[in-house]
Amino acid sequence: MANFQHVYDKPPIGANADWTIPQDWEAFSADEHAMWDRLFARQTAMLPGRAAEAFLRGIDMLRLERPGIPNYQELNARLMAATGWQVVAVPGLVPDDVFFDHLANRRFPAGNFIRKPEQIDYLQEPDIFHDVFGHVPMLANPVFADYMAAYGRGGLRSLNFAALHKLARLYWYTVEFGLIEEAGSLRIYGAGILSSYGESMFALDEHSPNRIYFDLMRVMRSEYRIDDYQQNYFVIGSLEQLLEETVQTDFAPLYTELSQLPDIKVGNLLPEDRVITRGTQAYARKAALEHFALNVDCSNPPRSGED
Ligand code: HBI
Ligand code: FE
Repeated sequence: MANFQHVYDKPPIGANADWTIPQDWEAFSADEHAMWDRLFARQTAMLPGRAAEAFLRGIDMLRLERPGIPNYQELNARLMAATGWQVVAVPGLVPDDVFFDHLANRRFPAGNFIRKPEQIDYLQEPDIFHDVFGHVPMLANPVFADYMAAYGRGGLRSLNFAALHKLARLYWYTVEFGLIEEAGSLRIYGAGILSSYGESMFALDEHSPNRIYFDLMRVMRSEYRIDDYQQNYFVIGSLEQLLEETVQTDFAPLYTELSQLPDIKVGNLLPEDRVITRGTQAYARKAALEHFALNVDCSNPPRSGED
């Protein structure tokens, strides 16, 4: 996995069978607390007017403005009182079935490490800032909290249909990169955007990406990128809509129907899409050209017959 340092094939030494580890909050260094404060200050300065109301309310309710990496003992007392959720520390990415079981039981697994200064603008694996700043404030909202628990139950069921990759797209385009319509404009509720300075600007302001009204089947057919800003964002009308469209749904027939439908490439639009903004994809094209230029060494072109 590209520069993933925190991926293990079994619980590392000291981890429980469910992959949880003690947060060991006292062990965080002053530099690690300072990194949290630096990331927190940068995001909270730019998110008012961009972040969903539920997110901003969660930041307040959970007292996340207090300096330093949050201590889960204090954080969980407030979060449990609000929606029955708690944050549990894990060493990094955990297997899907473990992940879903935690969500189904209202436990959010948070990577127990924080990015290094050279990773301040982008890291691919979820660190404590991505997980706790990006995901946890939304879990203080009762409707979203119910959605995330329902997602966990659905994820466990999807394993029986070998349809995890379809459901992972729903997670990606809502929990990680979702937009919501509020007071007539677009706001961010996706953790992957909220925890990223660059993408919090890009997702709302840039003309490059498409912004499309959420449709469950469309989202579960839609491929996504893990290496750069998204080329498509999906927009819900409300958190209630997201919960209603998923929690009562029996996904089994949907998985059968999906298996007959082609996947949709990133950046593509369908005639039936309810499009809010038709993007230029200029950013993605430029990034692709730069990537190509960096990776094609013209100094010694391949000789004929070489691949
Ligand atoms: N593990 N710790 C952690 N955090 C995640 O966000 C996570 C994970 N394992 C699997 C996973 N996410 C995704 O594959 C799910 O969307 C299925
Ligand atoms: Fe995440």
